Amino acid sequence: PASGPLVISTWKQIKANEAAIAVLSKGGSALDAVEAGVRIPEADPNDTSVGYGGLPDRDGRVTLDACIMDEKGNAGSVTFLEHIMHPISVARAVMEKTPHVMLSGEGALAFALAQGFKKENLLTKESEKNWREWLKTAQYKPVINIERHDTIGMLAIDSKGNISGACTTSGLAYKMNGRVGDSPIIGAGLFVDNEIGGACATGLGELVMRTCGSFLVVELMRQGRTPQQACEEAARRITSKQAYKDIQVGFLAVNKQGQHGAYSIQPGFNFTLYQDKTNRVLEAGSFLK
Ligand code: SD4
Repeated sequence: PASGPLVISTWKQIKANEAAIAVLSKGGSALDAVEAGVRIPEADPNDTSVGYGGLPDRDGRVTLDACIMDEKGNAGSVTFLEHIMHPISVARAVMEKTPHVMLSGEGALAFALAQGFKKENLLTKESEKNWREWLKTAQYKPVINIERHDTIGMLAIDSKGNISGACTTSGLAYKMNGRVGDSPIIGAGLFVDNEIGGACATGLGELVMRTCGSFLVVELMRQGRTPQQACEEAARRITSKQAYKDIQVGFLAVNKQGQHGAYSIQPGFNFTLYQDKTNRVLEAGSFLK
């Protein structure tokens, strides 16, 4: 029984899912699907949490984090990468063309340029305007406006039943220069084990990193939890240990059977699911009501 094709993405990502579906429906791999899918928000100037048009750090620099993981357990990641429109494709190149998992900052940029990626200005007029507005008070409150999260984590299952995942972000707006979040960290923002399932996270990355969130979700599924139960337990792991009233974290998971789970701390976390030929935005359950 085929559990795929299935695509699930954090937040409202109808178009990203469509790009992934286009790959899967031609018999393409889950890996190709997730890469093609998350490239959509990376290139979208109106998505202020990913790639081009992403809000900058407090110094006005757009710095990007991304990772990708395939069904064989291979992984690639870039962190603190500037000037490249598609960090997910650089992460894939790290996975496929280097002996490493993660490249960072200037080294990652040099690698990208050597691979033929183009150097571009990713700070749009609109993002720059927002940043200049922010500079007037320069108050850094890592309080998440949950509506402003668009980091994309995507999991896909192809027609062979193989699972891959991708995650890409410009990170938290007005973060400190050099700050890296959960999104490019294998096991935090994303984890895939093709025997079990996959998981990804969005929200305040520091909380996800401190709990190895996505790895935890997959391990909980390995121990017999459904994807939904695993996401809820991972969220509880955060709320039982840390102050959570003003922060948002959301988890998505799929298992090998094609069941999915979604859960967040605050209400307002939605996700986009393509399954049984329908692509739609759904609301996740949440710890706080
Ligand atoms: C981060 N997890 O850099 C990311 C932010 C995020 O939607 O998910 N934004 O911490």
